[in-house]
Amino acid sequence: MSEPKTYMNLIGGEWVASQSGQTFENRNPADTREVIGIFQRSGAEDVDAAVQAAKRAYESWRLTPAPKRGEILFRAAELLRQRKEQYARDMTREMGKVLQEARGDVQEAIDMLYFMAGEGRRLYGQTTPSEMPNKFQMSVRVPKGVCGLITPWNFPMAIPSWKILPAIILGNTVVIKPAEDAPLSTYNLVQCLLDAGLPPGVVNIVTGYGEEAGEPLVRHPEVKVISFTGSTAVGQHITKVAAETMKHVSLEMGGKNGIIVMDDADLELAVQGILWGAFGTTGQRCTASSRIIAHRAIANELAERLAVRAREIKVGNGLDETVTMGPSINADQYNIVCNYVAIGKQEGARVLLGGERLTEGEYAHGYFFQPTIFVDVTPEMRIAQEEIFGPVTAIIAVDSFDEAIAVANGVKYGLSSSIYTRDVNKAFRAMRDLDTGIVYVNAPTIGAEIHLPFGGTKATGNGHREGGVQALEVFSEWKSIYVDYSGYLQRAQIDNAE
Ligand code: UN1
Repeated sequence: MSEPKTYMNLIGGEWVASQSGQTFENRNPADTREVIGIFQRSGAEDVDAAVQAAKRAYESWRLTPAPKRGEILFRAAELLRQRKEQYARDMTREMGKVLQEARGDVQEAIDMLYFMAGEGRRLYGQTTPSEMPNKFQMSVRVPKGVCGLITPWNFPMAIPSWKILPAIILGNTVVIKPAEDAPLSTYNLVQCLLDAGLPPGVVNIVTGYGEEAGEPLVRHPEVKVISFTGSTAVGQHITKVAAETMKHVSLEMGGKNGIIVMDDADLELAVQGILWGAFGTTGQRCTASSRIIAHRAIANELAERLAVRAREIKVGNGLDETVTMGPSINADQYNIVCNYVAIGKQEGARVLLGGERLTEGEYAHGYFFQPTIFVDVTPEMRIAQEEIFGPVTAIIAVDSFDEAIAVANGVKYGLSSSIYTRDVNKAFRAMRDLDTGIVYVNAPTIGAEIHLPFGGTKATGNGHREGGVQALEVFSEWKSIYVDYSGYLQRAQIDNAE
């Protein structure tokens, strides 16, 4: 294997080492002998330098016409399309998702580039009539300044794109700290922006660990927005710390997403959806289908058919095109999965399929686990309540539609949910009553498209949305402007009163 490349922080357009000189390794979770790259282990002083660079760049970037900013994004989208295959391979090596899914992750960033590029010619505000004569009024979006972005490893290019692109199309500048497990994909995305002509300092990258590099970003007084995707515990901590400097905080956190399968459902379609939703990305999606809420009349048949198909999943290194499921991301996550399987057994659930680590032969150097299906699960069990973030799903039998909805909603999270039914009335009731930010009908809980709002209720978020034009809310303020052209003083609520 060739010598791994060392990646520097990107600060004000310069590639610079961490001030401490410390670095860390990014290893392949499918084969931990392979080092993907050496990255800077940054601290508060590196974060501060990046924030200062972003602040300087903000002065001219905010005044660059938004359609011009959009043109850079269009060019970056074209570049990313050309580099898609290479970057997908990099992604599979750094975080383990299979190649087809890595291509999808890059595609999601391409989609977001085009979408936000177009937004450069919209960024619509409102005009509205005044209650006074000869007075004009409008609302316009204004950028907020330097935005701090903290991104996870599971969608290592898509999620950075969800945050960087709405921020910069509005005229903000950013400092991004990508997850230490998969930073390379952020570099690849940002390289396209640089090659497309993005001015220095508009996007800055500082790599490192949460406590050492993320925390100073959240504390920095010059950072106006924090956008974070990760665990609920860290999100709560960020909210508290960021309150001290009155930051605008957008949080995207956990999920415990359920697929309801009614007794009138197309079972073959449901099986296909569950396989994709539960085991795609090795279950490492916030949107993963980790609960299957099945009507008792079909629950056993569904479980059996699912087990037959899940047995066909080929686990391995995602660079092999025949492999359909990769490893867990790291040792910690791997242990969490193992622990939850043990907990599920202790709670009295039955392992219908899987439940074991894969450690022999080609699996010896990676974090591989069998696709795992639990049956005889009851809604209050921990495996039915807590986010596992691994290839584990739990089948819960219910007796009615109303019970299915209650079970689906009976968790602390509210990201995504789904129902398989052929009954249009049930489908519409589910759309209304499922308490999640995303609802699917006859499709699994994963697969959101970038131009609709993405996010969840309850412990999943704090009311913000990524994706769609809604993402713009996170990174802008509204300014209301009143222009009185009457030539005399008009007092609102007084001079025009009854
Ligand atoms: C995530 O799991 O954090 O809807 C993001 C989906 C993907 C994004 C998932 N488009 O599953």
